[in-house]
Amino acid sequence: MVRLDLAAVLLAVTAVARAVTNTPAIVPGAYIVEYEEDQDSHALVNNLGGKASLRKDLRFKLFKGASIQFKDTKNADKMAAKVATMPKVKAVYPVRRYPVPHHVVHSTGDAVQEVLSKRDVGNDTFSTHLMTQVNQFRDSGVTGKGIKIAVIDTGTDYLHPALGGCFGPGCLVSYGTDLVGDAFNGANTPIPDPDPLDNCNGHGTHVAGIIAAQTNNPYGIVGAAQDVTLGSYRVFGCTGEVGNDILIAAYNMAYEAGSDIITASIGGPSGWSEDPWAAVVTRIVENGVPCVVSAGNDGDAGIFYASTAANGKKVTAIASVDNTVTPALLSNATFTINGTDDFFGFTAGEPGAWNDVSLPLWAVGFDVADPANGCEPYPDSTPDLSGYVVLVRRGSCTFVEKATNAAAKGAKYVIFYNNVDGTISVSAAVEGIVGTAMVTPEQGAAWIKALEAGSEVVVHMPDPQKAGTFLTSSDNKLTGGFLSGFTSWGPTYEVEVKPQFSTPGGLILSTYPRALGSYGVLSGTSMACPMAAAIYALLMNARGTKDPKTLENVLSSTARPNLFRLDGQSLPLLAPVAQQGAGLLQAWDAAHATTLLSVSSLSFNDTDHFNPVQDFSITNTGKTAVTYSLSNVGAATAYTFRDGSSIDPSAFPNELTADFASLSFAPNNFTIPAGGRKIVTVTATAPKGVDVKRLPVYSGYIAINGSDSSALSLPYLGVAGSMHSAVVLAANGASLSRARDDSNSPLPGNLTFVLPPPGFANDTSYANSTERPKLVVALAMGSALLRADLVPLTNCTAAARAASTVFGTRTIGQPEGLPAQWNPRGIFEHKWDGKMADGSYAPAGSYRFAVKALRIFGDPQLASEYDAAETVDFKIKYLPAPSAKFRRQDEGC
Ligand SMILES: *[C@@H]1O[C@H](CO)[C@@H](O)[C@H](O)[C@H]1NC(C)=O
Ligand SMILES: *[C@@H]1O[C@H](CO)[C@@H](O)[C@H](O)[C@H]1NC(C)=O
Ligand SMILES: *[C@@H]1O[C@H](CO)[C@@H](O)[C@H](O)[C@H]1NC(C)=O
Ligand SMILES: *[C@@H]1O[C@H](CO)[C@@H](O)[C@H](O)[C@H]1NC(C)=O
Ligand SMILES: *[C@@H]1O[C@H](CO)[C@@H](O)[C@H](O)[C@H]1NC(C)=O
Ligand SMILES: *[C@@H]1O[C@H](CO)[C@@H](O)[C@H](O)[C@H]1NC(C)=O
Ligand SMILES: *[C@@H]1O[C@H](CO)[C@@H](O)[C@H](O)[C@H]1NC(C)=O
Ligand SMILES: *[C@@H]1O[C@H](CO)[C@@H](O)[C@H](O)[C@H]1NC(C)=O
Ligand SMILES: CC(=O)N[C@H]1CO[C@H](CO)[C@@H](O)[C@@H]1O
Repeated sequence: MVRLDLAAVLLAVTAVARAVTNTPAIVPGAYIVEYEEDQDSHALVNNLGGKASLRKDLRFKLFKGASIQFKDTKNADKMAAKVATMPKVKAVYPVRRYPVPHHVVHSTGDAVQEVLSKRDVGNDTFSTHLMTQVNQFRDSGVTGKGIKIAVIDTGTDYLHPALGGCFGPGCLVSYGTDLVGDAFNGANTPIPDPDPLDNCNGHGTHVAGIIAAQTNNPYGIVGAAQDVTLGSYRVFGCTGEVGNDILIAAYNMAYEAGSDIITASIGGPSGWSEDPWAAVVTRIVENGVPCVVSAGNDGDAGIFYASTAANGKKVTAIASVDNTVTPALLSNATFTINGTDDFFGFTAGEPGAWNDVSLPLWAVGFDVADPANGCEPYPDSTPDLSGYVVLVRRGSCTFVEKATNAAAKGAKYVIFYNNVDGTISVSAAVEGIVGTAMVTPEQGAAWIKALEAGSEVVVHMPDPQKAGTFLTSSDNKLTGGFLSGFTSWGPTYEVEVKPQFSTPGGLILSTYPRALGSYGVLSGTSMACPMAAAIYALLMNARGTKDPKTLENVLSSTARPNLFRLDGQSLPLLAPVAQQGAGLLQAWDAAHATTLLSVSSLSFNDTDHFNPVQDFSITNTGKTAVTYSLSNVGAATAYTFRDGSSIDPSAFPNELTADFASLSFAPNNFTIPAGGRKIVTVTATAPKGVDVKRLPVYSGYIAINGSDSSALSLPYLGVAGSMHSAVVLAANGASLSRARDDSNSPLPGNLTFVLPPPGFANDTSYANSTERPKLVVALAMGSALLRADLVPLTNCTAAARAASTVFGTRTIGQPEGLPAQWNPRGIFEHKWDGKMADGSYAPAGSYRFAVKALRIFGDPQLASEYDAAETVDFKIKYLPAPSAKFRRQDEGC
């Protein structure tokens, strides 16, 4: 058995802290009610006796329901439970909030050069199109004409000249709406209006340009499917998050508007396909509309970190590869070496008050490969830096630490030179620093060389708002064409294959709102997803079908898997399917494939549910008979755990090995006549000799090579271990902290928390005199159900005496908001003001939380299927209510 020692490569990467992302927040008192059959949402709300208001009527062809807001959040959970038992109600879900996935803004800039007239001459040479074969469609006149793509995002700056300049019928952005308004942040009330203009966020405008930017721009930006019609559904305000009720509405509106494809670069960590938003997207796909969703930007969390709604069944999750070139939009400035002038480009940072500063450079050493340049306090011999611009290399420590060390010697201005291709927008709010910027590694090296030679280098920095902008492009030798480090890894906890395939999402040049610079270079799976949507449109034109399954199958089988790459070095192993799915889309091959498969991937599940024998069919739609031969190409097996005793999955990169499953095919070599079809049976044997306790995830590709020189590959994946045996909650995994302590430091036992009077948790006048406890649960793996029972430690209240026993634990109930369903791994936090799930308040007294988290594939009815942990003991008291009206009867003990 070949076992590669990857340690040398793995050690070279900068240590990444284990990503702990919080569960998407629940909106207090807000619920999505799904109806069994259609009913009047206003009548439903009226039946609740004025206790709730209608957030959003969600009555659509494919989803009938409403989201409601209980006015008195005190009784919300109790009321919600009642609503769930009402006739004609199918299910009730809490409203959750999701962010725009964290993406990197590298550079933005305004085109000051003369805007070119529509430049349709010449072939498409846009790098991301060459990578995906999209250029060949434009060169042959296929541009997505007649296809409607709905974009669910932050809106679109449709007044941008490269995005059509107008909104409405006949315009590029021809339909859509604003479901929320500028001021919406996810927690306040949305104020919808019909105009989906994006003039303050930028994310959706960048996404729209990737799909359909027109060529009348100075930077050679070309949309992948320029002649589609875009629908813009704005679900975010200028900042903040969005509730899944609004996402459900936007998807249904986009579906009912006749969209052919729906794309959303939105998500939150999950790993469960049962989330209601994901379930709605699944339903739309089942009704014939392909839905692509970004896979997420949590690559640093490692394997098993799929994001919702991308992790929904039949939803197409899009991973990201890095662009083969590194574009950067740089502001133009000049410098002088020994009296000779030249110009250079920079990306202004935050702060960026460069107001025509002309100062000499001073460098922190002359080593242009120094990994931790400027991370230590500068030596005593350092001159007063107030008369200089400090030049420091990016790397190891934070921008703030580097700027702080410069400021300590009087510096007001810092220019960072990058340690990887291109530039990014730096943020370093440090006392004393007024201007920051970044230049490329090449520019930094040139200056360092001059300084080392004893030259004086004076930089003349214009006000970035007024500087001209130009585009630079360099070959991305480090990561070009390989999976982006940030791209989130699947599979789901139920071993569904995620992501489906990848497209370029790292270092993407596209349109940006005019108010924010008109053009920008951004990175994220958010940028990959719209490229996949555009490719679906091209395929709809080229293949004459809109069927989601047919298109996903053909895209998957023609995608190109790539090697795993880390820190500029490729391993001699294909990246796991859990990272890249089927690989990088090859759109032209997909449009012209004549051999079609009946599936887009296979999951062999885990060892408890091993499903080793599976069928799929191969259809030869070509004009001649083709002889096919099947073989197995293994990809890297990824260990979930570092060793047999760890329960927390490793952070990126998981340890990879060359242990492959073996596959046999019956038949494995056969001829299919023109128009014929053959069923192939695959039998899988999980890799031998692997450490099953470390939950190895194996994967690979079934290579299907035809005598017509067709070369298809079908991704597969499985877990050589038991998902159910993975501990989801360690015995010490529950702790108690202070609600105000963002670092979640665990507290010792027997502390007393003085809580605001029941119902006054949000009254700021109690902020200084009270303190709420916070339950902190560290989930090692995702759990479909998390309980937290409040265990009374005395019998001196009526509630304690009436306590029931659930799964062997004496409890007076669970806090409001619990139990929690479909939890991702990571930290689950619950700040508690004494309120219980039934709307009552726990009496003053001594308690502890007994937490139970359901194992993966566990039966929720059986106590033995839960991992348990308890917090330390604590005591709660309430401040007296301001009026007798609110006074509690049972003051506790
Ligand atoms: C442009 O693309 C077309 C179609 O692929 C091709 O025939 C032609 O040679 C290309 N022209 C140039 C200059 O590359
Ligand atoms: C600039 O002047 C310094 C000091 O006279 C000299 O050492 C250096 O070589 C000069 N650099 C160039 C590029 O001419
Ligand atoms: C940048 O500035 C230099 C010097 O002022 C000028 O010659 C050059 O044309 C400018 N380039 C762009 C793209 O604005
Ligand atoms: C794995 O098996 C479980 C139990 O039968 C099932 O719920 C789950 O959907 C299976 N996963 C896949 C991808 O088939
Ligand atoms: C497939 O079978 C044919 C005929 O039996 C044989 O000539 C050919 O070498 C086989 N190809 C492979 C790849 O096994
Ligand atoms: C808390 O108090 C109980 C009862 O007085 C005692 O048994 C326990 O040791 C105390 N715990 C801590 C951590 O002090
Ligand atoms: C709470 O304390 C802060 C800081 O000491 C103070 O600014 C604020 O006014 C206090 N609030 C109340 C309601 O007393
Ligand atoms: C409270 O009463 C119940 C039922 O009688 C008993 O099981 C439990 O041990 C008592 N708890 C304490 C702390 O005395
Ligand atoms: C509107 C508002 O501020 N709601 C807060 C009330 O208190 C609960 C529990 O402490 C918070 O979760 C809400 O955000």
